[in-house]
Amino acid sequence: MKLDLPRIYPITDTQISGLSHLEQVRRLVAGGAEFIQLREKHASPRDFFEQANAVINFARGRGVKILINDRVDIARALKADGVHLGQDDLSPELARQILGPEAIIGFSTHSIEQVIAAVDLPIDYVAYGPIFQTTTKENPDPVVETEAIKTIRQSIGDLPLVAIGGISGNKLRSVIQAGADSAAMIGAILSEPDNIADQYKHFAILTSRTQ
Ligand code: TZP
Ligand code: MG
Repeated sequence: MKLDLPRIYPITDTQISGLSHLEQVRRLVAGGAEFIQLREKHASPRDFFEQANAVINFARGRGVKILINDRVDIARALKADGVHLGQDDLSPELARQILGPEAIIGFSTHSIEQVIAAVDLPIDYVAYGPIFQTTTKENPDPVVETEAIKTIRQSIGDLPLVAIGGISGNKLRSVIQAGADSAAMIGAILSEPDNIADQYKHFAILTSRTQ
């Protein structure tokens, strides 16, 4: 079944927020978030597992979906809602074999060729970027064009499309208008930790389908 992505797709980052994954998720959920990715590039797998476990215990029963970045093993062990994979992670095919038909699998792409190739993979959404300059990701791929979103939208049928990378409040609408179903955001939501709930809410209202 086609995944219905919310307009704003928050991703956690303990360095930018200075907060544990659980505390970030609590604040995001307080702002109304219901689909969140846990992204951890520094902690040990054991530590990340423990943090993700706490998050999933919190999210379960609140109707909040949690995706795990990179780690198919952790997603499977915790029965997370899904994983988000990059080009060098376990393949989407293997992740699908491991996690089963119900898991949500997202896949990062950085060129139109990669997006087109992704259409035939067993994934639920494709992420494309970085659209704009970002300081959040170490060694980011080159910035792609907002314009390219339009081309991609036309060439991937109804595969849900997430734009990522340097998306701020004033660039948000252009990304959605260009054809992205959802905007993944880290810095714009998390860099003022006291305002996480409000920032999420603000961006969600800005892009709500009734606006
Ligand atoms: N993948 C491409 S750009 C990026 C990732 C994980 C970082 C996005 O973070 P921000 O702060 O919204 O630019
Ligand atoms: Mg990855």
